[in-house]
Amino acid sequence: MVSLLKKENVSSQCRNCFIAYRMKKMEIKNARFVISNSDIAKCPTDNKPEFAFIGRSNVGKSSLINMLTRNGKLAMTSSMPGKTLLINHFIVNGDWYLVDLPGYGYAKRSKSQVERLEHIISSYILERQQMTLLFVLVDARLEPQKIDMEFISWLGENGVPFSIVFTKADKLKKTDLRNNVERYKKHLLEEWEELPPIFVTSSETAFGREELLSYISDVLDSVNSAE
Ligand SMILES: Nc1nc2c(ncn2[C@@H]2O[C@H](COP(=O)(O)OP(=O)(O)O)[C@@H](O)[C@H]2O)c(=O)[nH]1
Ligand SMILES: [Mg+2]
Repeated sequence: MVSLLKKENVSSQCRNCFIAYRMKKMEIKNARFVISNSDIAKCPTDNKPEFAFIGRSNVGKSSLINMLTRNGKLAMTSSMPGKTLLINHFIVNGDWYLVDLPGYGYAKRSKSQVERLEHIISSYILERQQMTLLFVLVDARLEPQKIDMEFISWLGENGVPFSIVFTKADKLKKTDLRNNVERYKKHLLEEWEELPPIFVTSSETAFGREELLSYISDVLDSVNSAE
């Protein structure tokens, strides 16, 4: 069970228990877009597990979904930040969902637009029972960003199960990448008793694809065996 406790002992409860991480192959046979909306009441009602992707605008959420499914056209990507304002559901192998959430932290938004997005994001994360795991994406090139740290703290306070995924690993030299990941872990350990599962990925090179999919596969197994 991944029980991430904040140092100041904020209680953290997991909606699901995870078995230990091991490499297991997950084959993606098919993936298709199902629905986009801003209202969790209108999200799919078939009660299948959902793996959601969140992070700052432009961090690479949609690209990662396309990389995982090997379908460059599945989720809409853009070099312009701030494009996804909706919750997007993609069904994989007819069995579980990848969910592309709106990005946070895009500066050029009106106050009312920010509030609207925060409402969409928080209602999905806090109320969507099908959300099995949240992947928080962070740009591997950057030092820990305040907005991501605040978001991660908020997840902890609300007992939300999450993992961290570094994106754009291809843009760094190996040693810089390693150093940045270590720096991030150290930073997290200042606030957390233990680290969440951490993945390093590149949507350009598909680096990290097998590890991430095998983790999803393990989590799905544990969800199915718990039923
Ligand atoms: N080099 C590189 N570029 C990436 C990677 N992931 C995303 N990008 C680029 O970053 C920009 C934003 O990506 P997108 O997936 O739309 O970000 P989102 O706003 O978080 O959904 C696009 O121009 C992508 O091509 C990556 O792993 N490597
Ligand atoms: Mg996007």
